[in-house]
Amino acid sequence: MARIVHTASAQMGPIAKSETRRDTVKRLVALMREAKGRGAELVVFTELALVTFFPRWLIEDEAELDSYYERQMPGPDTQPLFDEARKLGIGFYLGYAELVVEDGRKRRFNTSILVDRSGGIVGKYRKVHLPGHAAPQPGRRHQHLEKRYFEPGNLGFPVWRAFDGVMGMCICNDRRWPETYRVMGLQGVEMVMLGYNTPYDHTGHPDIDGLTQFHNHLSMQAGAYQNATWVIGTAKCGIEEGSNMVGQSVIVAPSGEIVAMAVSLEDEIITARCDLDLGRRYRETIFDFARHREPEAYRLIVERKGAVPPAA
Ligand code: CDV
Repeated sequence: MARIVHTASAQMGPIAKSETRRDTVKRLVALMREAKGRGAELVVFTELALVTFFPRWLIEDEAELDSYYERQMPGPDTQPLFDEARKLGIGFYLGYAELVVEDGRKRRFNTSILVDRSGGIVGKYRKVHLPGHAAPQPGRRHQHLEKRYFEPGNLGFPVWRAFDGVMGMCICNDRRWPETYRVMGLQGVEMVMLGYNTPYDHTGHPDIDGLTQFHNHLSMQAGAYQNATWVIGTAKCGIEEGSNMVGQSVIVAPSGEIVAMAVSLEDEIITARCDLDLGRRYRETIFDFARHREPEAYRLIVERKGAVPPAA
């Protein structure tokens, strides 16, 4: 029997610094209802979907910094999202800043969760590839201090059996790294969900930054095709507190083709009928990992035996 997951990407326009979490959750609930109304059973929200993208500022006051993080999930402000999911019978991916006490100390992660149609948390992922800097960079209009405010994720890239398939998650910058998809691809992933906050001025080099939209799609389309998986990429976009962020949220098929794309820089739902069996023909032919990958060759390269010899 066909395994079809009607999936939505819930792009978000800017979240102002002054917007309360409660108001943002109302926006997420409205998006969730629209997604359900359009037939979706799974909706993918963005990275850090509950607050403005705070790593753009140096925040030295600890209480102020803590105010951007969730200590519980669900907590009092986010419970309505879980209640609505259960009521509508729709699952969701949600990105948020996580504050936990682990190993006896306060720890901060850039996190996402996958929630099933009954409002239960299926899995948690913590962002591995943290872009930006730990110290503020002089001369930048907007900082990008993820390395200051988060630790690299310590949960790896797991996959979960859910929604009748094999589901995986990553977050924003992770989408640019082939390893992200491949580690999940080796576990048979069939759908990778991710959210992103991508400012146009992220490298400070106009020639690279001018290709922001191209690189956004290139990463996700390549990841999808090379690993025979659906990729659902959801932006937070538009001009948020003066920072201009890319939109063009997409649903990408295992062929690498974009089957749905957002056209605004605001809250917007896009949907697709995702056939989880579509990846099979790629996994059984061109990307049959068991037949065509050469782990021994990769091992030699990793051990530098295959590397270019040093210049004489
Ligand atoms: N939030 C992100 O991880 N943003 C990065 C930018 C800073 C390069 C991204 O990869 O989109």
